[in-house]
Amino acid sequence: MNISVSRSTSAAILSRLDTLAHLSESDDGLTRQYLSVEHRKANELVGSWMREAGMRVHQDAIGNIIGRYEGEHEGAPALLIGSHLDTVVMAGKYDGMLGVVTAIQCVQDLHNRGIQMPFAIEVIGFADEEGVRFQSTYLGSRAIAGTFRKELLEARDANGMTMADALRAFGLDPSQINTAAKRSEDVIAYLELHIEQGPVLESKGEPVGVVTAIAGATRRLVTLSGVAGHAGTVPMDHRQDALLAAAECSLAVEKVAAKRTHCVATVGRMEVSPGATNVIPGSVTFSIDIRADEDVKRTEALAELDPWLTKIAENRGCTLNVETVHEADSVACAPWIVRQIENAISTDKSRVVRLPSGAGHDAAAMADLTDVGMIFVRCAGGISHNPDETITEADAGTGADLLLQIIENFRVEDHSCSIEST
Ligand code: HGY
Ligand code: MN
Ligand code: MN
Repeated sequence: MNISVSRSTSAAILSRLDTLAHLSESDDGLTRQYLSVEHRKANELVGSWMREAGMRVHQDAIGNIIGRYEGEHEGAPALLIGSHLDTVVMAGKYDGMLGVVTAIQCVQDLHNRGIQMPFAIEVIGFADEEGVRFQSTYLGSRAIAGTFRKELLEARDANGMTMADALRAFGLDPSQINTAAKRSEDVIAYLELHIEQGPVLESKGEPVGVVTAIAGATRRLVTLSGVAGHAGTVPMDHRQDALLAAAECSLAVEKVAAKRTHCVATVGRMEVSPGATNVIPGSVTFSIDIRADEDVKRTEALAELDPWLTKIAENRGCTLNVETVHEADSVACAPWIVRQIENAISTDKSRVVRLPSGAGHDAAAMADLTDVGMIFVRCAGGISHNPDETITEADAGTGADLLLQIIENFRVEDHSCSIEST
């Protein structure tokens, strides 16, 4: 790579990520949920950085924060570069935020040098990629891609508030979400820089890599309803214990994934009701997150799991309700963009690490709008979704160098929009 952002840039990236990490709903770790007070503060802070970098800033109808850096010709189609500003519970400070802050620093660098590209650049801080509050993911990117499902407005958070009411409380109008959608002719491509959240780059001793594809995923909410009862008086063979049914179901989830290569499944959330020591659980709701490198593996695993869950519920005298709250097929990154990222990493192809992403990313949703490409940056031990998530300042700088080089050398291929060449 022959362009290098100033050293101060990598320090500035890490310092800004530290500042963002303080915008959390809890004192003992980073949790920033969609449409929260912390989301609003993060949008205001990130919006101020975007303005400093010479961008026009607006918040769209679903709560994404977007900065636009005009190209040589006002109104030119844009290269979109983004990632998410929401987090999981007790998160690390790089997942999502690194991609947004790095993109802003690259535009700042262009602005400082008075450079405008033949295309516009739009940096997007997506409002909700993790799906923590309403259990469905990619809300911000789906709105921009024009694939937001209106029925999600009725989804409720842990306090019973619907997404629609949460949008109104945030000052947004749920009926206007469709205005966030972009026209494909106004977009030339989407790029995302993100921590790898896995061990591959570290194991190969490489700071960055190019993503080839993003794994498909299915998220479900399963509710088992048995009979609550007195822990002291109901004999073991008379119980309809929803928690034991859920425990058996969780082991079945593990088994259907473990028998398939590159297939993973997780029961990450479980709510037990009524949740008292001396009461047999009457009802349990738990989540299933299942992914695979090939969609057919995921659908086969789910097809094997469904009858198994039904059997377990029956045997334990529980009723079963299964709701699919998110479904996304695997997405291939566009070869013409993968090539440009590879060339920017090294002309020596043997040096370039190409890897699929087991994690989901907004790029998967943006692929419904335009061609996408992703850059991975090494993170220590591949640890993520964990306060111990970390990257080095040097790797933050390498990621920024790489993104800046791709932007400055970006060549639009096979695309519907017309860019007036310079
Ligand atoms: O769950 C994921 O893969 C991403 O972190 N949302
Ligand atoms: Mn994440
Ligand atoms: Mn992420």
